[in-house]
Amino acid sequence: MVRVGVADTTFARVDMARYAIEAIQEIDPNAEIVRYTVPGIKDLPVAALRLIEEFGCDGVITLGWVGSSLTDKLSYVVASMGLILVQLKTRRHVIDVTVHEDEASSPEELRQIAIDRARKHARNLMMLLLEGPEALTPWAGKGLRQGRPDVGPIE
Ligand code: RDL
Ligand code: RDL
Ligand code: RDL
Repeated sequence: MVRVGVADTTFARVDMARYAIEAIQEIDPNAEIVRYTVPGIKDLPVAALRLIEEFGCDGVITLGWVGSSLTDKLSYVVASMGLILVQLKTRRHVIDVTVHEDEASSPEELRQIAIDRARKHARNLMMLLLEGPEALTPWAGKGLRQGRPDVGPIE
């Protein structure tokens, strides 16, 4: 049985974990889910590390939200590097779902980006966990995007 960590923040303005969990359960109704909520993105790396090392998760999806100021963007760079270090230390996937507040002009569009990105990356994580390194190979080079429609390949 696969155990999936779902780490999210109180900073985010959309409950992305809800959509990620829905997508995980659509793929594997028996998946065990461990949720861990922290204040903000810089707290996600330790949550991901604990989900893997202490709570026995096979992989983690993190759901972060980045404000529009330079300070926020710098916070994201360090948080993202932290998540990468967790992956390298644990040899487990930590799929980093991030929505940037300045990606869209309206709150409704941001919400749609957040939901789509959370769902699609939850599926990506499940494929990697259930089927391994070649799970996504059929879509290699296909211009897939999360949060917006796919852009497709350049022929
Ligand atoms: O450890 C407590 C906080 O430092 C931590 O939660 C930070 O991630 C909070 N935070 C910032 O300090 C910031 O400048 C966040 C952002 N920007 C941000 O854009 N998104 C966050 N947290 O989730
Ligand atoms: O872990 C899930 C994603 O965070 C990860 O796959 C990222 O590499 C996806 N990604 C971005 O989030 C982004 O802002 C990519 C790009 N830009 C990019 O330019 N090229 C990518 N991925 O391959
Ligand atoms: O060109 C428009 C977008 O593709 C570009 O802005 C991407 O960087 C958007 N994006 C993020 O900002 C991000 O944090 C994406 C991801 N994560 C992601 O995981 N997958 C994407 N885009 O397709």
